[in-house]
Amino acid sequence: MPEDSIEQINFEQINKAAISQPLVSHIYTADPSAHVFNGKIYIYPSHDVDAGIPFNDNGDHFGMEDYHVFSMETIDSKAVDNGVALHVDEVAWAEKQMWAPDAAHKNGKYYLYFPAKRPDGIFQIGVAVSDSPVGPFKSEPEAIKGSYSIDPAVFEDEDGKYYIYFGGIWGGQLQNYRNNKYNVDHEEPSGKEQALGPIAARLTANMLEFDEEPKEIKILDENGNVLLAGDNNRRFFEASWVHKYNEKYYFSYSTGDTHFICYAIGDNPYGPFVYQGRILNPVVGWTSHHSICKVDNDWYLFYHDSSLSKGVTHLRSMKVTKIDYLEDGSIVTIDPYGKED
Ligand code: FUB
Repeated sequence: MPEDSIEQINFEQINKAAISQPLVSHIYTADPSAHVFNGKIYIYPSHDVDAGIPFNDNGDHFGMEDYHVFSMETIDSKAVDNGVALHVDEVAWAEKQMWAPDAAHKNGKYYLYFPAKRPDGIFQIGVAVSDSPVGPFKSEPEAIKGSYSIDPAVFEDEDGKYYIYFGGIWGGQLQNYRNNKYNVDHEEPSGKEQALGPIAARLTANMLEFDEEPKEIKILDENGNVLLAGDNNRRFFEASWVHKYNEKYYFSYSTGDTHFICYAIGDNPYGPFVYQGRILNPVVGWTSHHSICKVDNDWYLFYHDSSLSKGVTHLRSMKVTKIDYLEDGSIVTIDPYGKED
């Protein structure tokens, strides 16, 4: 549910009907990227705070400064806060806005990927390294060369290769790039123009750099045409995530201003991905951002909403719910407030 309908929301009723409750309530957490590393669940969310900046379409009110990592023994157990894992003051190249992160594990090392704004107001993506999944993480001195925009998500394929996906329009600045080059005059395409796609690149063996020129990923409709910019209910906005199910690659993402989490399926990590449908209907709050993680034999959607803060867009809480797949590999759409009394 977008912010403009907040006044009509009865939060007591909505929280009762919610299919899940916040995983933690002592701090606000959003954009949860969940992984199972060595048999344990780890969640890498944004840490929402009230920076006192009014709401605008540029997302300036998301003034986050640090990351906490959460761990869970099982999907039903308490999410444990492992404290500050990385603070913006420890990142030489970054000034502010520590937005949605993700993490990866390789050869006993853990890598935290995160977007932040440089002092000139441009988003880039950084990486920080730790020997522990919960940090503390030590940031590389520079942002990843050639990185831009927001919302990194790292996918480890079964052949041991790692891919990073990123990008987000509006406050995420993706509209200012074409072919990986920034130009302040580039605008978001509109109407019947092709929508901008997310960006992907394979990571180097040491996990610290892009191993190739980042490529734009195509999301196609049922006729094989790239989704159009005016197709706000389906086009990519932000919050990339990739998981593999039954040998197929599932690319999921947020549609931003229409508040859906949707998915598209492809045959390899670069797509193209063919649009399939919605995973999650709108939540309370403007943003919707998720991850999909297999725990034991079940698949879970980690997501957030603003129900705990009674609709404050930038004060969100991470939640989790089970995903159901049908025989044909499609995902059953989840209504976040669909619980019957
Ligand atoms: O948390 C800040 C931004 O809001 C994220 O980077 C977006 O995906 C949206 O959730």
